[in-house]
Amino acid sequence: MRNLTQSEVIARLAELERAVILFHVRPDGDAVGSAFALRRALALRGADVWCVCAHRLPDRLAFLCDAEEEQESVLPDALPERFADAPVITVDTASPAQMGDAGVQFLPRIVLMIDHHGSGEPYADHYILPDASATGEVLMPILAALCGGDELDPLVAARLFAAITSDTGCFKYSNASPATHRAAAALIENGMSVPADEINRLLFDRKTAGTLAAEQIALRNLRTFADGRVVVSTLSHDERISAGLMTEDTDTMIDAIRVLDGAQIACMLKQQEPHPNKPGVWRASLRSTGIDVAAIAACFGGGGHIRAAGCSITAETAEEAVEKIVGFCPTPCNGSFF
Ligand SMILES: [Mn+2]
Repeated sequence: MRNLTQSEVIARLAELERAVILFHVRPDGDAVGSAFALRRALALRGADVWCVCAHRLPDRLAFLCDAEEEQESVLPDALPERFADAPVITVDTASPAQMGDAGVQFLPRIVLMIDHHGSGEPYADHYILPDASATGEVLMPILAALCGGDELDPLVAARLFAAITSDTGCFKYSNASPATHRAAAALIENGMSVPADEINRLLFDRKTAGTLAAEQIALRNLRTFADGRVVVSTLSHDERISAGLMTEDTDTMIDAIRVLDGAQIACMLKQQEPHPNKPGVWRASLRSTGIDVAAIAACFGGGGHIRAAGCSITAETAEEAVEKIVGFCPTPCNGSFF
């Protein structure tokens, strides 16, 4: 297993005639944009390429792969027979665990891993740039080299832009470096099949009715603690069922509450499907403006990053779940708050 140079990656990609591109479960805009940008760039060189993920693509990302490709599904079952022994490249996938059920099938055939997560466990020859905002940013010069220094195909450029804007939260997060902005500017100058403002609208400025209904519940159940520094909300299983919400509708509830002015820690508690004779299990999503919420999650056997973490809490009622998590949040008295 080797750490490759950029020119080695370009050389390896250039000689591929057939390949599978694999990306992580719960696919996001960076994974899908990067995979389909790479797919198209290789296809334009005459290679036969197919994208695979153990989870189906969310509808909101369908615009990233609805062009002329004949590919209808990324699910492993849909992989055409001719790819049965094709080499596999992964993008944006830091560890085998992130491949979900596809890991067992594809892991032995992975010849190249392209990523930007510094914390991963390399599982093949790899090219990882931890300072890059997104795998799309890592791929941009590689795909530019593959097209021989000519202008990037407009569809490739749009997919790379989508990957970058997705992982930087529309260039809002601290990972959006000067190099990131320069890469995005170069893609806009290159020309894209979808304009930048439209890509950003499609990724950031639209929500399903189910998402809005879930956010409505998040706001209705919102409570604050520690003089407004801690904001918590809950979604019980009964509330979710009676509102007709799918699990994916509830993903942005944490974002709806964390924006409350003055909040330094936000926690969204979602009750999991109850089992008979078993107390309720509540999935906690934690966000912060700088306080280490991974440490709070660790108190319940969870983990994550300083500003974003998660854990599971056992509690009979929403009230009990809230009490438990708030009990582990820092207070103004112990000096943990700013
Ligand atoms: Mn990424």
